[in-house]
Amino acid sequence: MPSARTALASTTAPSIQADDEWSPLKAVIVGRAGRASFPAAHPAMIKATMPTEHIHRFLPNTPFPRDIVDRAEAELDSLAAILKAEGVRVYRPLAGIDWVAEGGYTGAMPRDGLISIRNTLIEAPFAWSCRSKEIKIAYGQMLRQLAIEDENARIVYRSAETFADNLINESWDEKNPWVINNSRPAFDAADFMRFGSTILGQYSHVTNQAGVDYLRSHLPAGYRVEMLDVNDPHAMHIDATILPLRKGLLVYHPYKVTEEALRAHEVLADWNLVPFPFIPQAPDRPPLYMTSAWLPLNALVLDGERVIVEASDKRTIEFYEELGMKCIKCPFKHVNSIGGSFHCATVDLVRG
Ligand code: DAV
Repeated sequence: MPSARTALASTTAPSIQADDEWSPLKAVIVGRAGRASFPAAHPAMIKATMPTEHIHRFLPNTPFPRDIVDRAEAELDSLAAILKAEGVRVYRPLAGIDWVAEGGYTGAMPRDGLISIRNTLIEAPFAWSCRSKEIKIAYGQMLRQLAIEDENARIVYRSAETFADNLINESWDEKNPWVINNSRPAFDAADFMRFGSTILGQYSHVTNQAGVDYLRSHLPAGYRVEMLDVNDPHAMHIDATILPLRKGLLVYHPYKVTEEALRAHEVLADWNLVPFPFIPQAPDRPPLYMTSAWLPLNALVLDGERVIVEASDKRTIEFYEELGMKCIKCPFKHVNSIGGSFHCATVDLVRG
């Protein structure tokens, strides 16, 4: 006879249960911009990762332009409404946080700070110290709620050792290509993509070996991390480099990764691997303060048949439709402006 506790657990909907990028999305986090601010990271870090023409803007106490942030907030609300209308349970962080006063960045990019792997949600040990309180401030209450809703949910908060801050190399070169050293674990969750029991990741200016080892040490049993060979001297986040649209079909950034490098991973050995077919153009306005123009690869897949894309991006819509996807259009240029697109702005909590 199952105990009452077992019977209860088996009828409770999970709050965290996802280990790929394409199974039907049931519950998701959608970020909020708040009073978003240019992140005041170390100048060497900014130089290594941010667009050259905007580097001079990354100073302490510098909010993003008010009109851009207001529109970004409205776009995030529209995304949340679209997902709700599709039957997805949507979770939102605290509203109205003044990230300028916090010396932080924004709550709009939760993908960088949280990764779900089966029933486990892991908080990333951010390399950028200006982001170290981001999850706690904006998402702390939500994470406690997720744990209450589902007794099988496991949340791994950052451990104390990951807050040490002597990470930055003042200079880097071919022998040491990254601006961070290995003195404490550091990774951004957006440097990893889930393909079931295999997680593919990249080393970057925000993800070091100690960070990869730390992630490995917190994975549920049966999961493993493999590191992809990526050609990107400014690497920070893998989610504009590869995009699995459904099981067996992946689109990739052909200047950053090769088909050969992808196929070297057993999990992709028999996949259809398709290079993104054109160079995306950034809109004239608003500026992309923090990213390249490759955000069409930063899409959110609903279920392997439907994908959310920037409403005005006709060429990408046409391309994904040729690949058999149905595109759900959402305006997102102002979210793009402050740092990312649909993948960055969300965390899938339950799929399948
Ligand atoms: O292409 O600048 C953007 C990814 C943001 N999570 C890029 C990478």
